[in-house]
Amino acid sequence: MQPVKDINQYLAQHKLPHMWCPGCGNGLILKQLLTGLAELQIAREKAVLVSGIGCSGRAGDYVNFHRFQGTHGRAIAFATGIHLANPRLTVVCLMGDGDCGAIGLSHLIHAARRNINITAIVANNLNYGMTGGQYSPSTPDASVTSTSRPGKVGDALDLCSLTASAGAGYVARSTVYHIFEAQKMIREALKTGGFGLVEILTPCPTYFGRYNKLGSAVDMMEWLKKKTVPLDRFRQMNERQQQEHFWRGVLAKHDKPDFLSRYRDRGINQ
Ligand SMILES: Cc1ncc(C[n+]2csc(CCOP(=O)(O)OP(=O)(O)O)c2C)c(N)n1
Ligand code: SF4
Repeated sequence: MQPVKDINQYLAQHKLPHMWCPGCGNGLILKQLLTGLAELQIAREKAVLVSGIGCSGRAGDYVNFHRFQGTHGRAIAFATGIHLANPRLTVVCLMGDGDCGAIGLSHLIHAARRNINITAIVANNLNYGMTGGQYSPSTPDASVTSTSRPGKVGDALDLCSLTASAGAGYVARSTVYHIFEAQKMIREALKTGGFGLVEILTPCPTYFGRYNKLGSAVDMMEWLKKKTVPLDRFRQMNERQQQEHFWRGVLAKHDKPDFLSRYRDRGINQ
C-alpha cells in the first residue's frame, strides 16, 4: 500500500472533464476532500467514498478509489454498513443538502446519535441542483426557487445544530470561498474517531444564483463571503441579523467513544 503524495492519484483522470456547470463549487469540495485524504496519508485501498444522488453525488465518478453511489437519501445508511463491515476503512459520505436534510434526515440523526465513525460532507448549495433548483429544507426563508417562485415560506433547517445536538463527535461549517478553513475542517473530521459532519456552503449559479439574482459565479463567491460570519460573532447578533447570515466555524468537537468501541466494551463480538 503506497501513501498518496499527490492528490491526482485519487482522481480518475480519464473521467474528466467533469459534468458540473461553470462556477459550481462541487469541484472545489472534491479537491478539499482529496487534499484531506492525502494530508492524512490514507492509501487509496483504505478509502471509500459513498455519494448520494444529486449533482454533488457525481463526485464519486471522478475518484480513483473505492466508491459507491447509493439511492437518494441512503448514503449514510450505506456508509454505516461499509464501516461496520470493515472498520479499517476510512469511509466518507458526500451528499447534497436535499439528500441529507430531506429524504435522508433520519439516517443523519441516528448516525450522529450513535457516533458512527464515518465522515459526512454536505455540499449545501441551498437547493436541489440536479432536478432543477427546487427548494430543500436548507433553503433560506423567502428565497426564490423553481418550487417557491414568490419566495419560500419557512426557516431553513440547520443541519449542523441538529447533528451536534444528536451527539456527533465533530460538527463544522464553512464555505467554498473559505477554502482553507473548509479543508482544515475536513481533515479534523477525518481524524475524529466518531461521526464527523462538515457542511460546506457552495454556489449553484445555474439555479439558486439565477433565481435569486445573485449574479455570476464570482459574485456568488462574494455573496458567500458577505453572508457568513464566524460563530462567535453570529452569537452576538440579534435575531434579525442572524436570519440574514450563516455562521461558520466548529460547533462540536468531543473525544467520546464511537459506536463500535462501545459495542466492544460490552463484550459483544470481541
Ligand atoms: C427516492 C428518490 N426521490 C427523488 C429522486 C429524484 N432526485 C434525484 S437528485 C434529487 C435532488 C438532489 O438534491 P441535493 O441532494 O440537494 O443535491 P444537489 O443536486 O443539489 O447536489 C432528487 C429529488 C430520486 N432520485 N430518488
Ligand atoms: S446545477 Fe448547480 S449544483 Fe448542479 S452542477 Fe450546476 S451549478 Fe452545480
